[in-house]
Amino acid sequence: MNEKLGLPVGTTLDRFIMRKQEDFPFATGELSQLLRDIALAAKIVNREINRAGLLDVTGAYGQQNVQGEDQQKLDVIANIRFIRALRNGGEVCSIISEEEDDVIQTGNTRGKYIVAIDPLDGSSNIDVNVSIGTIFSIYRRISDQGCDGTMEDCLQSGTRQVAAGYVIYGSSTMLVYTTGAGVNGFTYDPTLGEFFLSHPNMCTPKTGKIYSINEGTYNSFPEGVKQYVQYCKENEYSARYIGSLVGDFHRNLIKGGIYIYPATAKAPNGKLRLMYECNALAFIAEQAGGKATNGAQRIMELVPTELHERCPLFIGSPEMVDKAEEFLKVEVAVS
Ligand code: AHM
Ligand code: MG
Repeated sequence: MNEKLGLPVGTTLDRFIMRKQEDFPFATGELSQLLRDIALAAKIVNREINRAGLLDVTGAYGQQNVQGEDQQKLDVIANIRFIRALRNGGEVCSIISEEEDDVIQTGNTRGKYIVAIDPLDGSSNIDVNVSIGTIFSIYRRISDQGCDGTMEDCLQSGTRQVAAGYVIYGSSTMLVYTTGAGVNGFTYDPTLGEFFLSHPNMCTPKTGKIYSINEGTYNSFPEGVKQYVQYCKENEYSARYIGSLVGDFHRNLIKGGIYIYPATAKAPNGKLRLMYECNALAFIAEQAGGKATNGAQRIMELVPTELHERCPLFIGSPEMVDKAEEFLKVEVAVS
């Protein structure tokens, strides 16, 4: 008999989350429900993205977010979808979103969790059909239940994440997440409307030959970064830069590589945001055997002081991040 016929479709995300919950006898199921809420919103956003060219949802929304960036219509739509799902779910008391100036209080004062989210990352790629993503971090609140989340709840360092993940809307749509026990990836089957486990226990190669950095701003890179880029060229590494963090990160996670967004003249603290871009990917990178630093310190140990704070990011295969840091150390020693 042909063994390829009638293969099982595999494990759905819902079942996988349920099984993992069973490993913790006292788990209440709220985190599991929260992950399912995020997955549901991701399916809805995926539908909107897939039909973007047919509906009037591409292009600029006509407003800027708190960071002075032009919002795209799909940025705004994704923000609404995720906030609504998190609010309706009831497990989350407060949300930090790239698209909102202040903390969003959901009104679920019994909610145990805080979510930091970039609802749609890589917005400059929306109109041109290039991969974009959603990035999220989940924290347990520190304050007692029964009131809104506090600033202390919201500004926790990355080491306190209980889960983090991303959704990549690419040639296929995938959801990748960790709860601190490895990384698992799920591919969306649009015909069944389900995410299926496709990349169990993802591990990143220790080293690789891909470097991802916007070399257009080379002239204003710190000296150590310039030298590391030269090192990559001398060794004939491949330059790959989509300009969608999730896409660049996901490729490097699988193939081995490094993604760098350094401090530049235009962005003296780097461009990427600690709370809803760097921390989540740092957690995933580390859980997959990779590394994430700001060039000197571990990303997850940085203590945030502002909701939309930025930091430089060096993330990917551990030996490549180490090598980049060596060049930065020499620069510090010389200066
Ligand atoms: P966004 O959150 O406004 O989409 O900006 C973040 C994006 C990342 O996805 C990407 O890696 C980076 O900005 C690209 O920036 P640049 O165009 O400066 O290279
Ligand atoms: Mg972003």
